[in-house]
Amino acid sequence: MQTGPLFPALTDPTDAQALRFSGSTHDGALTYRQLAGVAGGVAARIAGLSRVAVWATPTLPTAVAVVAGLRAGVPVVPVNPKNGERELGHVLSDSAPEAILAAPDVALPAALDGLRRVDVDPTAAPSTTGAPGDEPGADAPALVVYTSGTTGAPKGVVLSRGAVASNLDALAQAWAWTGDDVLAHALPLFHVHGLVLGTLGPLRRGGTLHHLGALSATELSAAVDGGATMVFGVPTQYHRLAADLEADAGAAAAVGRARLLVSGSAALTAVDHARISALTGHSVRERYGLTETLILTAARADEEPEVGTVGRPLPGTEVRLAPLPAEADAPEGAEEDGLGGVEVRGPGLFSGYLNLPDATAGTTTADGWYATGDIGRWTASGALALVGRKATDLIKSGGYKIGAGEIENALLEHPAVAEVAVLGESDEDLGERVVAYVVADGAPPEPDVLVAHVVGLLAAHKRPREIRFRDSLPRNDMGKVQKKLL
Ligand code: MLC
Ligand code: AMP
Repeated sequence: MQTGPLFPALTDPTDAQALRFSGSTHDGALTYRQLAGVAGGVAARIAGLSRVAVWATPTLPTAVAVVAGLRAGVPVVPVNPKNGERELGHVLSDSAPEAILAAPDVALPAALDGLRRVDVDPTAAPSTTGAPGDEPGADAPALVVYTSGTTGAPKGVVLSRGAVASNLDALAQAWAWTGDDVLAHALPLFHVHGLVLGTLGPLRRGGTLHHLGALSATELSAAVDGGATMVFGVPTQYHRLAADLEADAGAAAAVGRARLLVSGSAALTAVDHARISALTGHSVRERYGLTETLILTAARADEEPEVGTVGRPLPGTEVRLAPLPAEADAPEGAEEDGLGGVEVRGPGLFSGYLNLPDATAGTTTADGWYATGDIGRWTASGALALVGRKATDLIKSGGYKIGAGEIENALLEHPAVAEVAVLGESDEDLGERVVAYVVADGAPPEPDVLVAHVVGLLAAHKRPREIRFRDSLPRNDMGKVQKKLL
């Protein structure tokens, strides 16, 4: 369990580099000394607030703002700046932040007008108020991260400071992650992968985050030449990187000089694993987690990974497979194959869904086991292989979790849509892509009109990649759409 500060390297800061952002409109870097000063200044301005939102662009001000919130002991709600109107409204009313932290030059949408704005300028003069006082304990909330379910609006996952700290420390053991490491990635900063692992991870170690803006061969090879030792990405990014590197042997060799490549948030295909390995000489390590549980399992740095698995449970985390109920979930022959529902117990578990005690109560057993909804089996070496997911209405696209119901509801609000069914279809690049089957009310509209409608209400990554018009949808006797028949 966490004791002491979340970021020990900020207590007595040095001139070692903490953060570096390149390839975006907010290029810049901060040493630990500078970060302590500038985040300290922001922390002083928000001290005592109950919660703050951070306009989570992939930039230096975002990282500074999150550190400031955590230093001040104020829970942080990272907000996807590409959220549509509906989703942004929900996140704001549900999390009720007392201020919005953003870079000074960012134009914020009208929905944020009533909120106190705190500008976060990484070039501002450092705080003169000295180090903040004692940080809250391990049970205190650190972050509220919004994640989609099968239906309804996204839920705010409350992650405690202890969950964050213990999970990062366990990952550090698995990957021999130290303050000497420079982590390169190009992940968004409003989800667990890019924010907790990708930003708080290096800062907790006293190492460096180098955010690249995009995980291209050019950016990444330059970063490794410049000292990056570790790389994080979602499978879609590795898939695209592989194509890039196949056309650039020099960049592939450079990436090969990194120490460790890690993939997560969705399954890396065996094909892409083999491509990256042939190009860089690295076997990508996969790790597996959820917003609600943080990371459960990881392939270790000091062992050759078993391709097709997500490694073994992290130190301090228990993972078990529960029998699958016969009717709905179990694929045929599940029992013989040793398949089960993945459950986890350990210090990384969330504290609950914000404002949703009933939904929270249903997720975890009295003795602390959380059912992930994923289906897996153990391999002979003790690693976990994931084989599927119980809910067909959850789609993982580009590493983003997307609820079919949320998109269906958005589409149904369009006057030209009479009926709709959304599902995920297998996609080489995105893993799964969102496909909407639509029965039009009258003449079918242009697909782009419906896509723009979804982007306006939700977020761009939730948009259907394809709209297929049908005269009717297959329904069972109860009137429920039979998605399997689509
Ligand atoms: C495209 N865009 C549009 C648009 N079409 N904007 C408005 N209207 C439209 N019709 C924008 C997109 O927002 C995007 O902007 C840009 O154009 C390119 O669009 P895209 O092609 O859809 O993006 P894409 O290339 O598909 O993105 C691929 C990706 C992305 C891999 C970069 O999916 C990604 O960042 N994934 C990471 C997801 C992640 O972090 N998951 C972790 C969850 S935590 P822009 O500026 O956004 O590029 C978790 C736990 C764990 O799962 O284990 O980690
Ligand atoms: P999220 O709600 O965005 O945190 O997504 C969590 C889900 O992502 C898990 O329930 C898994 O289905 C999926 N996931 C995360 N990591 C992996 C991985 N390495 N391989 C396969 N699926 C993964």
